[in-house]
Amino acid sequence: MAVPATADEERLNAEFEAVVDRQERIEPRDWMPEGYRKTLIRQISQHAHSEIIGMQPEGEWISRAPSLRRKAILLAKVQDEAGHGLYLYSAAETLGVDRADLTRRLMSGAQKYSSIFNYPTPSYADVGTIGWLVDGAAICNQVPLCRSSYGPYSRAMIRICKEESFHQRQGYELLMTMMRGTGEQRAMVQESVDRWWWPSLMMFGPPDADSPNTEKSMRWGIKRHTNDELRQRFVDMTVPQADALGVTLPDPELAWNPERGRYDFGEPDWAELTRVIKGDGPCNAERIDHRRRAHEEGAWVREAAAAFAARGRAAAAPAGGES
Ligand code: FAQ
Repeated sequence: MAVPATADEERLNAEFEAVVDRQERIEPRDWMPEGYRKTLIRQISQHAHSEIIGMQPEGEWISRAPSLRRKAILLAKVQDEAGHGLYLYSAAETLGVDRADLTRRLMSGAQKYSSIFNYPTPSYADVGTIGWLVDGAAICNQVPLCRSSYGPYSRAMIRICKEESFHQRQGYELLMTMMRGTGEQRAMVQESVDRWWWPSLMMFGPPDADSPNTEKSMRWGIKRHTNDELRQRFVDMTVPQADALGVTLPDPELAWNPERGRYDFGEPDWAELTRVIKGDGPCNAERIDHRRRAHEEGAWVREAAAAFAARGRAAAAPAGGES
């Protein structure tokens, strides 16, 4: 049975809701309902984990990029993703959690990360397709999060979206270059788009009717649009880009609907999304193993950084003990 709220809590809650209704920001030291804090910790940490795990699929191509220019671009992009993870872990820490603990929860499988990063990248065209479709979907989902009600999250999203829009353009430019190349290169692009289209639509989450968190998150101003609204926006934005590129999207039901003024499209395989989220996607085990190995191999760096910081603090402390 729910514990009845005290008069004080009711007043604080009313103030909180008024701030959210005025589209102002909730800051770390403001009072907030426990459910709001928990939802933010869940979403922000899953988002941070996604950025960090998301370095792996494209990262595999850094040593095999076809030119120095492409290698430099890919290195910069993957490095940006590490930075996004760090901004997001910092935003999560303002809610009273600890990054080391969040990392442990990722590695134990207690916390999720985006389904999209459990698909393999067997072809170099996948680097371009991830930029175009995956970063494109990420932008569609994240631009509205720049107006999320929690200040540290919304501010982190502004910088992340700027960088992701560069990522999207580099992916599109890479694919455009391949489409101007040989027949074999064009076939590589098409084959890659065929594999990534449906998983990209799944990034937006389950359909609204099966999304347990959307209603509350919208009421609290954490999410600004539902999963289905953003999925539709992504399809509408992407179809003309596919036409300009000269690729077909692998959906026979995809068609312009003049009455709605939007594209109709087919239903993603939701059973596949559930399987991948539960850990049974093509690369789930590999991604987590890799993350665990990197964490173990990086232990000495964390220890050295902590020792260096402690030495700096000791040197800065006034001689003769406590101040
Ligand atoms: N994958 O009730 P909802 C990127 C979970 S970053 C895995 O609809 P919600 C940059 C969901 O967490 C990509 N799990 O949940 C990049 C919930 O789990 P729980 C990441 C999913 O939160 C590009 C349950 O299912 N972006 O791409 C997925 O209201 C290129 C029920 O779902 C973000 O995290 C999924 N696709 O809506 C990096 C954006 N969908 O804990 C490298 C911020 C749902 O209740 C290369 N997050 N789930 O059991 C959001 O906007 C939301 O959290 C959604 C899900 C829309 C992802």
